[in-house]
Amino acid sequence: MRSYSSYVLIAVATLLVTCHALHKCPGIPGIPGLPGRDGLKGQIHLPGLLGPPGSLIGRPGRHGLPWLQGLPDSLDTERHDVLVNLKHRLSRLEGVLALNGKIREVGDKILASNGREVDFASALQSCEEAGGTIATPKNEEENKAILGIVKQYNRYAYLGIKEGQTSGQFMYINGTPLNYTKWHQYEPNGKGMEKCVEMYTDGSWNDKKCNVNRLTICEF
Ligand code: MAN
Ligand code: CA
Repeated sequence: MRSYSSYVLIAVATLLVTCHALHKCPGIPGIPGLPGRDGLKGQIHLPGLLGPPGSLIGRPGRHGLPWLQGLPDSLDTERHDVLVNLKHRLSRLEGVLALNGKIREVGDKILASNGREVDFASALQSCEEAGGTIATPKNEEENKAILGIVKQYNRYAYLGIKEGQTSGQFMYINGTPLNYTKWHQYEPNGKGMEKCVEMYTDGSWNDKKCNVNRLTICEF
């Protein structure tokens, strides 16, 4: 029968070996959490010890490494508590940002604008640098959420849609075909000369030259 501390040693050794092999070392454990109302303060460093969700060191006996099976359930319970706590803190932050009109959430997407009006390439670059892409409405609900920001700033905005080589053939930035459209009457009419798409303040779309300045709205 192994002692508890020998299991911890094995776990730490495994973490070091696998994290170096995968170049995914968790780094220095995070600072302890602020005093909380939920009794979980000080445990925020645990993801650093156990690795992110989906890492090789998983729930013992299921998808964990075979020679790590049998780790105490308490470690797993603690990791679960950390995740519940993180989800709670994130949803509170989302609530604050939404309350202040900084973000809009639609399905799994988060939409946000920096309030800047720039050409299409610059707008896309800002969104990508922030870890997202240009807002791309894939259905009526998403179109309405983007429209909310367009109305908030009262400015037309670029969408993540461009014209392909074939004139009149518009597609998502990643090259896949559109499966939802909201063209304004008589649009698109650029005949290959207007390769970007803007949203009007009524939510309808117009194909437009890519070098005019339009509101930057990103999705994450
Ligand atoms: C301008 C441009 C065009 C648009 C027409 C609509 O010429 O914005 O993209 O189609 O107005 O009248
Ligand atoms: Ca047009």
